[in-house]
Amino acid sequence: MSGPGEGPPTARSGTVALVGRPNAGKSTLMNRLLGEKLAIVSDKPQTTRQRLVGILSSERGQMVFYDTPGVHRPLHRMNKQMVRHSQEALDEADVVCLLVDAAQPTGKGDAYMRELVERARGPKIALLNKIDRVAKPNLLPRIAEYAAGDRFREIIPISALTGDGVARLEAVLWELLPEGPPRFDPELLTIHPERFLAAERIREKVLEVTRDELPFASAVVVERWEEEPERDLTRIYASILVERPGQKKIVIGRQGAMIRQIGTAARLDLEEFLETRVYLDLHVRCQPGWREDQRLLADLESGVYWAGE
Ligand SMILES: Nc1nc2c(ncn2[C@@H]2O[C@H](COP(=O)(O)OP(=O)(O)OP(=O)(O)O)[C@@H](O)[C@H]2O)c(=O)[nH]1
Ligand SMILES: [Mg+2]
Repeated sequence: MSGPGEGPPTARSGTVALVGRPNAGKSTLMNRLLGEKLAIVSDKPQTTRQRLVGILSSERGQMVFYDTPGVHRPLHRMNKQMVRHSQEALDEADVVCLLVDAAQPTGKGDAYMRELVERARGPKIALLNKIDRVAKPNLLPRIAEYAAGDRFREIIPISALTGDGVARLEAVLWELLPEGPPRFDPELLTIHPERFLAAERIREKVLEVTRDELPFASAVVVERWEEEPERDLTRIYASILVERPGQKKIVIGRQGAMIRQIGTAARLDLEEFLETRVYLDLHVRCQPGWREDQRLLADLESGVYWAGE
């Protein structure tokens, strides 16, 4: 029997920014919270390049996550833009989650991140991530580090990879979010166009197989997209942009081995994502200085690429 006033909890609705240094596990965590692979993930830093919106709707209400680029010292226009996206998400969100890679020793960047987060208006949570790789005794000093100064409402050790601690985090977030109606149709997982999400998934495969400066110097654009529903087929024509001819040679690989490997992995992933058969036409295009090109950077964000006359 339920007493008076014990009806269902009032619906919550608001935004949650996931911020931190590169590689902390922000995108892995957003995917885990959504139960879907929306954001791309890699072991290279600076994987996420813009704010990614992920929507979680349940009987408790609606949480809108902002997955953000890792905060780093920006050396190119693209990177300045990346850090700006993180700052904007931090400024706008109702709740801020600071993710820390607890498997790495504390560094200068951690103090800087804490200062940035401190300035956010809403409640803040510190998430000590990757606890699957940390021995318990080593975790205690990290917890103390974040508990000092009472900046954070909660300090939650989690593993975005295994899901450890994530249910508790979700419960805490529902409590912290304001009451209100959902902002988006509860059926929606995200607001980004399919073309952009497809380009991201191709880029994930590029990140998987490249190393050194190449992950930072490459981007993926979808140039043409054709659907043939009667044949259950989507034709995607995309280019991998690099900055120098030498990089182009590497991405193509010996007798095209590397680009074929990227293409096969990307096609299989896109078939699962789009739930159609996919024909993927992939090229490598050398475009010096693309990371400084304002117009191209805008195209990359919208997923609509203008190849020029
Ligand atoms: N062992 C372990 N690895 C993790 C965990 N969370 C993330 N990772 C790994 O850490 C790496 C970076 O993960 P991402 O989710 O791409 O990190 P990110 O913070 O989004 O990185 P940027 O977008 O570059 O800022 C990947 O190799 C993940 O598999 C975790 O809880 N445990
Ligand atoms: Mg990321």
